[in-house]
Amino acid sequence: MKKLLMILIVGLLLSSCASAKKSFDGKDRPSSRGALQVIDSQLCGADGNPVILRGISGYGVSVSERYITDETFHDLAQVMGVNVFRMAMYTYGMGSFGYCTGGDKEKLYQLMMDGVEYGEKNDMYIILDWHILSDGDPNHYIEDAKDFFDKASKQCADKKNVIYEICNEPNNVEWNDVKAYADVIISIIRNNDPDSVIIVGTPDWSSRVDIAADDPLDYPNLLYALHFYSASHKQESRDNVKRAIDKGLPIFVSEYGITASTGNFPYDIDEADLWIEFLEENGISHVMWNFSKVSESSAAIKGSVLKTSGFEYDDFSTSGQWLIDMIKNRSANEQK
Ligand code: IDC
Repeated sequence: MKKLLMILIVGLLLSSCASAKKSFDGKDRPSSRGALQVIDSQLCGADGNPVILRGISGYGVSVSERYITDETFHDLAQVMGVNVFRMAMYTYGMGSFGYCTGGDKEKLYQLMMDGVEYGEKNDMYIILDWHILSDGDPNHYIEDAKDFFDKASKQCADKKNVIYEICNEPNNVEWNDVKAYADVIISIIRNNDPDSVIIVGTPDWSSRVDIAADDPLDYPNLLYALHFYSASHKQESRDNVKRAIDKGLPIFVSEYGITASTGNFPYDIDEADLWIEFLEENGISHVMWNFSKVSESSAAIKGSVLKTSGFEYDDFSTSGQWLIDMIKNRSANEQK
């Protein structure tokens, strides 16, 4: 009788773990999932259950200050339905001063911290994105990166909703040089915030996760960035990603678009749907580019919309409405 009871208990435990592995319940927010972690290449909550984050990236804090408000973040969470927001901070000037090229470091840093606070208030995870792009090699401004991430990881060490993205899109740089940069910055962050989740960019504008999979870094709670734009990256790109997944690489799509990689026309919504299906099947989180009203098809807000809060569905562009619909459908399916 005792043996039978033991078999029954073990069976129940195994079945609950198995169902937990597959079950996303549409509640993947800091209030229900807490501090994130990476278990067996899968992003999970504090409870060890898998988490999928579905969100949007800011356009660049130096030119988006008007959207870094409690009211705007309320709409991000409640009107768009996102559970993660990416605070992109350009290191090199992008039509305005970058953090490392003449920008007001104190002001930009404070905007990033405001984003963490408003994210916490509105139950969203926040990615602090060190948005290298035309600077190519993250070592270019490594001294600024060391200062920024040391300060930020000290200030955010007790936060449950912060993810550190240490180099948006390494390009024209060897993977070994990116790894050397990552070793320095990861050590600084983990010295202040030991269990933090960190995203490291991969070669060729974060498109080559296969290169990282062949020669990964060796740290816990690490994710590798994959970026794609559906009108530019198709099945061949997904096949490449699958090879990295099969090698056990933990991946996070910290930027994608339903447009060309220019951030502009054409759309490819059919391909975007195929990408989302692929990511969701593999438990990979995804963050769309971008929350702005710039005159590019990747911008989520219609160019004619001047408001910064009180958004409604019709205020959003084709990209913005596609994102809202996708998140709504995916979250609803999880709660069935
Ligand atoms: C683009 C913006 C564009 C801006 C440019 C600056 O959409 O308005 O002029 O950056 O270089 C990326 C980058 C992201 C790009 C985006 C679209 O991470 O900064 O935004 N993109 O080009 N990688 C692939 C595409």
